[in-house]
Amino acid sequence: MTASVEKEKPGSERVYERLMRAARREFYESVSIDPTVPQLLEKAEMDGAETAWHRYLAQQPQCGFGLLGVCCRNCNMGPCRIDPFGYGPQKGVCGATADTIVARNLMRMLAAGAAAHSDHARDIVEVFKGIPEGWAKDYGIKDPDKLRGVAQALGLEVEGRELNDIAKEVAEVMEWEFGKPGEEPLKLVEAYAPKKRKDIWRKVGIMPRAIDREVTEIMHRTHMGVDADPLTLIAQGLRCALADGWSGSMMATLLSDVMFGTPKPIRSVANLGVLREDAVNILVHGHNPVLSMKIAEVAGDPELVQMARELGAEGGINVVGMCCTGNEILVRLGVPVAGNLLQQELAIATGALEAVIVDYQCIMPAIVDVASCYHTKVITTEPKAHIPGAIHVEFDKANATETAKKIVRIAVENFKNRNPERVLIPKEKSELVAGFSVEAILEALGGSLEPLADALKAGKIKGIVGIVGCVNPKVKHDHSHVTLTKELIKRDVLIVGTGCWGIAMGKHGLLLPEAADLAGPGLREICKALGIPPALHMGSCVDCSRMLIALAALADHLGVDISDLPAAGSAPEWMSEKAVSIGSYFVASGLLVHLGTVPPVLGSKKVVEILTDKAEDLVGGKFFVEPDPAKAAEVIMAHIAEKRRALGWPE
Ligand code: SF4
Ligand code: MSK
Repeated sequence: MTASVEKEKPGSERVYERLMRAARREFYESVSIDPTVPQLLEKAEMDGAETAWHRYLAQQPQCGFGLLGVCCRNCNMGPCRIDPFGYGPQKGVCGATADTIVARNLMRMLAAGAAAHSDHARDIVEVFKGIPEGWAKDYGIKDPDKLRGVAQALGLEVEGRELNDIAKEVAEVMEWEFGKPGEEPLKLVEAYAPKKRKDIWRKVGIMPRAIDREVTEIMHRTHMGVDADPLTLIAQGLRCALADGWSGSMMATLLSDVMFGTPKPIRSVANLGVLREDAVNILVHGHNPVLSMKIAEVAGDPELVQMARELGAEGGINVVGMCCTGNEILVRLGVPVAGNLLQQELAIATGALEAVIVDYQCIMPAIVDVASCYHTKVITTEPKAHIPGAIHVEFDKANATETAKKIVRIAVENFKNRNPERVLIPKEKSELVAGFSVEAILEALGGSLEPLADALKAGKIKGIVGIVGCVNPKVKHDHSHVTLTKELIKRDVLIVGTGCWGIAMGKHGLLLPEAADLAGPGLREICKALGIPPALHMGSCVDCSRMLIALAALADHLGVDISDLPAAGSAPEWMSEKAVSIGSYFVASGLLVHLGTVPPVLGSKKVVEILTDKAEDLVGGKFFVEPDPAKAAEVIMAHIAEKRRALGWPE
């Protein structure tokens, strides 16, 4: 026996420490399939920083009433809660039942999600309008053809007109989408949704009229003493979600393409290994490309690069992205992406980040606490998104380049405070190809949907699934995204997707054309012939609207409704209220939608029944919940087989 083993007496401190280390290691490795996570979780703990995983554990057990959706605090007679076991109260003080409370809570989540997407769109429209008005002097029209296409779709004249004139008119139509009076449907819905869908929405009474109006109506209906019927509440939710998907999110996508370019396939790299020891590292995080595109642009400014070098950063300035603003600059500029939602704190824990520059959505306020353990500066830029402890530099869109330089200068000056002894940059990073806009997919197909339609009819491609959404500490990080995607591509299902899914795919090598080797024989053949991956990264969460346009075009091409297509949607690791809206506009557009984390609805049988069954009779789509991604793939395949049978296509 060696001396060291002899010293390990049972119950001794040394044994305890060893066992604790092993338990910790097991915990670090259990939370993610991404190898950067355990390394940096361990470092974060050693450095005294806490992450979402730690806080998630500290929250256990999470409130059962909240998980079931049966608590209400919509008025000050409450809060009220319903006893799910039937022994305690079955009604709130006002008499609201579990069915009413669950439906109201879910619809408020949806309204917040639709509001977030659409307010992002409003900010884009504002800057876009500033181009013809002349004050947004640092922005321009990068894709004039897209602008003309949007104008034509909206029924506007384009022949012989100056671009600025067209832009002005398009901006006016878009602005009107938010708060126009009257019952007329939204212009973008009229322009882009297929006729068959619009007929269904009219029949059901959920044709969206104005974005802000649909959000406001949910807030009104869910106020104490208004709508108590879960069915009518959910119907209004679908109307609001349609306003988001087919108008709010869609205008964010369309105008971002016009201003910054429509994405084309572009190579890049993903994961925390994109940070560099020899450079000033800047992480842009959030959602709105109006900020991130400018930061990426000014990072190449010779004066700033020189300044970085003089401070010892030989490699200059390294801008990397996170979450959806990362996706915006990934799909347009090929800027490397450092990770998805749950990696925002870990990026800081590398000790190699000079600044995290944020706009809004999905930014954990805790990044300020993590940053306080290192030299990293957190810089907020949006008037509507402040974080206590962060530096606030308002992003002046009228002087965008100047403000972006001012922000980047703060990061560069901070390089001198980096402590090289506290730096740990994981080596992991994977190559990827992203940027599959509808236009890019069409181009890959030779300009027509015919080859895709033929491949579907022949069964070479069995179906198309759109995978979206976040990552969530409730499930193993990236695992469900990767497993579901692999399970589906091996069964010849083409995957399109956005958001944190896209980043997960990039990190795990599934966005490379070589990933076609993991696909079934039919899909593999098509991908190899076109030189594309079997999983196509379309962009950020607002870019789920690209999927709607693609599905609408395919359905029109085949002369069927979207609900007839062998297609589905999935949000395997969702957490955001925006995902509630996305899932709902997919359902209202006729799709089967899989949710991998359970929404807070199990407290009402009636709500569950509407979402997972009755919705199909009304709009042709419905939800199903399945935490196991392999089982979810089976359900999706059964759905695809059923749709193929109905179309008379071989299974
Ligand atoms: Fe309670 Fe009704 Fe008020 Fe909700 S609205 S808190 S159920 S009294
Ligand atoms: S960033 S909404 S965690 S996809 Fe769009 Fe990721 Fe979900 Fe935020």
